[in-house]
Amino acid sequence: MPTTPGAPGARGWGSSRLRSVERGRDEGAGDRRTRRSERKTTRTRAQDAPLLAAPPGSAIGTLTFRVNAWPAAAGAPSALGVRHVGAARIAAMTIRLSHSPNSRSVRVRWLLEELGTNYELRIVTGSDRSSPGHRQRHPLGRVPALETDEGTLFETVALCLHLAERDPEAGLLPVEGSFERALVYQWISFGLTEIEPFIAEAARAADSDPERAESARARVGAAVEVVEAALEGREYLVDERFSVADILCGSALFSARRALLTAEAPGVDAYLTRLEARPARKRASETSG
Ligand SMILES: N[C@@H](CCC(=O)N[C@@H](CS)C(=O)NCC(=O)O)C(=O)O
Repeated sequence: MPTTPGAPGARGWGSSRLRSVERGRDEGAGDRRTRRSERKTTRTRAQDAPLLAAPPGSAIGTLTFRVNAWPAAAGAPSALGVRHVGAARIAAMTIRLSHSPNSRSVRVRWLLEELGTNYELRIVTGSDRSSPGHRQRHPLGRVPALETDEGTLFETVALCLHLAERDPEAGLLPVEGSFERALVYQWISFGLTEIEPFIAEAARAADSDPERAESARARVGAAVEVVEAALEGREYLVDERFSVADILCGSALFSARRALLTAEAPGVDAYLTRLEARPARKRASETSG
């Protein structure tokens, strides 16, 4: 049977998981899927990097794949022989963020600040939203939108994931296909589907439908409790490292706190205070820029 001889604590930052597949022995569906996804990873990144002839750690009769949870150090090929796109490429890009203070675009700006990327801000005010120029950047006239050398993108989550993925050395996103990457997706999705919409619903229904508002507040409260439990004994949502999950789920939690819906969650409150103390977050929140 295939084994996973990961060392104790092997899921930590910069650590790795080891997966062995014995040749000729029965292979589970999970391993076949894993091997397919490893092949896929190398194929999709093939244009960026030469592939290693053999995975490191190979032994007679046993192929051992080392899957790093978090990106390799600057310039180094990953265990799969994938050379990352890297900071040089992202630094060479022109990046312009359509931004309004106190809006979702702060999240993208926060990420850009964490990455240390050069970027320009295009401040979008009320009347700019409906201009044909801005509609070309965002078809609904909203923010954020991101202009890059390759084209224009909209949707906050897409922008954040793309930027973090383009700069793996910054370490804000675990490697593609890792369990830790899935946890990042989980917390982003949780923040944006289980927390944020119900804060808005509670506010909308506050006067017109108090029962509905109360039920929405209860949903936020239950979701905040989940984060409270997940943060017990840890600083950040995934693997004790700050990641894109903290920017996006954290931002939903900031909204919950502003709506006074985190009072029962001291761990979440302390977590938000930690996030607020980050210099990149402070810079991103400057209303002047
Ligand atoms: N799903 C979009 C939502 C974008 C959005 O609603 N942006 C708001 C600011 S937070 C906006 O531009 N509102 C102005 C408007 O709707 O005219 C995303 O996540 O990027």
